[in-house]
Order: sequence, then C-alpha cells, then structure tokens
Amino acid sequence: MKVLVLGGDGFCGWPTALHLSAQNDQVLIADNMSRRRIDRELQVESLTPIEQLPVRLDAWQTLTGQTIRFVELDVAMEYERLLALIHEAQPDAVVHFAEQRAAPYSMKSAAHKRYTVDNNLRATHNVLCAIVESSLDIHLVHLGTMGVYGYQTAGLRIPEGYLPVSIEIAPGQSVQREILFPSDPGSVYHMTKTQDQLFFYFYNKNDKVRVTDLHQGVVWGTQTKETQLDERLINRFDYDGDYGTVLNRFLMQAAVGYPLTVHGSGGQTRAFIHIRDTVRCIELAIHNPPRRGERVRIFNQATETHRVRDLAQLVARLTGATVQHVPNMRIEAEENELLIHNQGLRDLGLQPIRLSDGLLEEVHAISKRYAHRCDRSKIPCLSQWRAEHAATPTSRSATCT
Ligand code: NAD
Ligand code: USQ
Repeated sequence: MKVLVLGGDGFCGWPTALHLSAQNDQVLIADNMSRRRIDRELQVESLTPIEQLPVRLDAWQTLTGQTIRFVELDVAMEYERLLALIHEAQPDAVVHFAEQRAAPYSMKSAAHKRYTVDNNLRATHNVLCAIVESSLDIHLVHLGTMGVYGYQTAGLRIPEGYLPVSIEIAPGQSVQREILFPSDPGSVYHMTKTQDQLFFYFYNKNDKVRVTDLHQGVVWGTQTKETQLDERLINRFDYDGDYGTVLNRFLMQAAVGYPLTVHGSGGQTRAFIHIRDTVRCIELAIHNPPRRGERVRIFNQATETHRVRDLAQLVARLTGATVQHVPNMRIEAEENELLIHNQGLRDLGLQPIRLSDGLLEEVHAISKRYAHRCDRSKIPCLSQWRAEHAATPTSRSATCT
C-alpha cells in the first residue's frame, strides 16, 4: 500500500512511518519541520537526542533496506505543492498528523492561538481539497483527540463519535438521529480538532471522501519496536511545560529528582494510549478503510483511563519520587469521571497494551539515561488559560507566524 504521512517527523508520525515501512507499505513523509522550529522558539530540546530527518531515514535504509522518501512541505501553506505531490505519489492512504498539537502552546498568547488555528484548520482543509481535486479515491486517516468530547462528567459512556438522539417533533411523535457527539473543547488546540470534524463531515457527504478520524487519548511511552533498533531512530520525548504530556512528564520528573507536578487536585481523568498501540491502530485503520459512501468512521483511540493524581501515586510508588500539587494554569474541571467506548479498534484486531510496571520502568529508564539533557527550568507549565494574565512580551510571538 502507498501511504503519505503528513507530519511524519513528529512524536507519533515518525514511529508510524517506520512501522508502516516495516510492514512493507511504501511510505512517503511530508513535514514542514515546524515542530523542530518550535523547540528552538521555546529554547528546549527533546529529552532524547533526535537526529535530523535525513539521518534518520538513511539509518532506516541501512538497517532494513527499506526506503522512506521525504518532502519538506507546509501542508497549510503550500496547497499547489501538496496537490502535485498527491498526483505524483498516488497514495492509497494519507495519514494526517500535521497539526500544532500542544494545548498549552495554543493558549500562550494571541499569536499562538492564531498560529494554531491558521495552521491546523488550513492543513486539514487543504488535505481534503487536494484529495477531491486529485480525483483519486484516497482514504484519509486523521489523528483527532478524545478532548473533542470535553472533560465534564457526562454521566454516560462516551460513544465513538456519534450519539443516538431522539427529538420530539410533536406530542407523542419523535425522530431518531445519530449526531456527532456535542463538542466541548478545552483549549484553542482542542477547538481546532472539533472544527476538523465538520470539514470531514462535509467532504464525506459532498464528495464521498473516505475518512477515518481517530480520537486519540494522551500518548505515553517513547520507543516502538522499530525506533529502538538504533539510537539514530530514537523517538522524541517532550518533557517541557508546553509539549510534555502528563505521564511521560511524571516519569521524567522522577528520573531527574523533580517533584511530580500534579495540577490542582489531580482529579482530572484522562484517556491514555501507549505509542506502540498508536502505531498499531494506524496500521489497522489504514488496512481497514471505510467503503466509498460510508459516513466518516470514528474510533476512540485510547486503551484505558486514569486520574492524574493516581498516576502520580503510581509513579511515586515505583520510583520513590515525591508528589507536589501545583496551581493549575488551565481552566478545566478539577474532578471528572470518564467512561469511554473503545471497541472499534479492538474489533479490527488491537490487543491493548496496558499501563504496567514494566512499561513504566522502560520509559523511566529512557528518562534516566538522558537525564543530563534535561533543562529543569523548562519543566514548569506556565501557559495561562486565563485572559487576565496576558502573555509576557517574550511569549507574544509564535515561531511560525
Ligand atoms: P508533533 O508535534 O510531535 O508532530 C506533528 C508533526 O507535524 C511535526 O513533525 C510538525 O513539524 C508537523 N507539522 C505541523 N504542522 C505542519 C504543516 N502545516 N505542514 C507540514 N507539517 C506540519 O505531534 P504528535 O504528538 O506527533 O501528534 C500528531 C497528531 O496526533 C496531532 O494531530 C495531535 O493532535 C494528535 N494527537 C497527539 C497526542 C499526543 O499525546 N502526542 C494525543 C492525541 C492526538
Ligand atoms: N497535567 C498535570 N501535570 C502536568 C501536566 C499535565 O497535572 O505536569 C494535567 C493537565 O492539567 C491535564 C492532564 O494532565 O488535566 C493532561 O494534560 P496533558 O498535557 O498530558 O494532555 P493534553 O493537554 O490534554 O494534550 C495531550 C496532547 C494532545 C492530545 C491530548 C489528548 O498534547 O495533542 O490531543 O493529550 S486528550 O487529553 O485526550 O484530549
């Protein structure tokens, strides 16, 4: 199968590209390297030493004999080049990771909000437009987020995208519908993902574009079978206050002797998935496309849910780290329950990797190995959700604007 991976240099995209290539799919990466530029803007680096993309790709070819092609391209800004690439490569599937994905980064200032909206919405719309203009029957696989549903306690098990509703149109008379679950974004970043859903709905209805939208939870872990083959293939590990996600941050904090930073009460419940399951889910989605004319297929790409303070306790018990409750800069529910449906990907063959001491130890070991690369001043989460705390002059410009 020919697969175009947009955003294939990133945390999820890189291991996915390798995994698909290892399954003998013909992989082409397009990326504008914005994530590496944002590292420079934030003056932070991945905890793991990541090679430049051409070095990564050479190493992969040397080790496996498989070739992955790379084109540097901005999906949001270079529509004609994207279209030409699709015409030339004729992919069976496009996997779309190419968005600004950090909620705290998206809330840093007006410039960061605008960059995130401009980048993410233009990127998604350009991909859809290019697929239609190419006249090719390409399956689009998009990485969405569990955050589209919001994190208020819903009192029900969150469905995979669609909610059955009954609307009373006259006394004793009702119509049944399935609608997209009402969106409830908690950040500008999450808002872009809720808007992506409408783009998919429209282009699927109007042009019969085949779309699978994977509503992914917080990804944890670092290495996959392929990235651990050689240090030149190592995956990125974000630990800073903007891009670091909670469980990897706790494991890194334990490794460098920094108290585990629980926001507020830590009563926030979130959905999680290991990076090895991420790449497997994408493989499953690509190889099980929807039929032409089928509505947008939505899967909840998350294998388990946990409360933040429970994760902190677990990591503390394993490592002897201390836990610190710090003020929460976000506007989010202090406590929430989260029940989810996630059978769709299992039905396709996913055997979920559960959070286990062994896996936690593996990530902890990576953090310990590269602890010397940690800049402790970059650990605190400083991005403010509250408008009254206006951005400081230094955080007023986003790299890419
Ligand atoms: P990442 O920032 O590490 O990777 C994104 C990649 O896309 C980067 O290499 C970046 O340079 C590229 N990119 C961004 N805008 C682009 C553009 N306009 N043109 C070309 N390339 C562009 O992020 P990630 O963690 O790999 O996340 C990938 C996707 O998965 C995102 O859409 C994100 O919303 C989603 N997701 C991630 C997580 C997580 O925990 N990491 C969880 C749920 C969903
Ligand atoms: N949190 C802490 N301490 C920390 C960091 C985070 O308590 O040191 C808390 C946050 O306040 C939040 C929760 O942990 O309640 C999750 O935060 P996060 O930074 O791990 O994840 P989030 O901002 O939600 O974003 C990440 C990815 C994003 C993806 C999303 C999936 O960056 O791309 O869409 O997870 S989901 O959370 O399901 O929406």
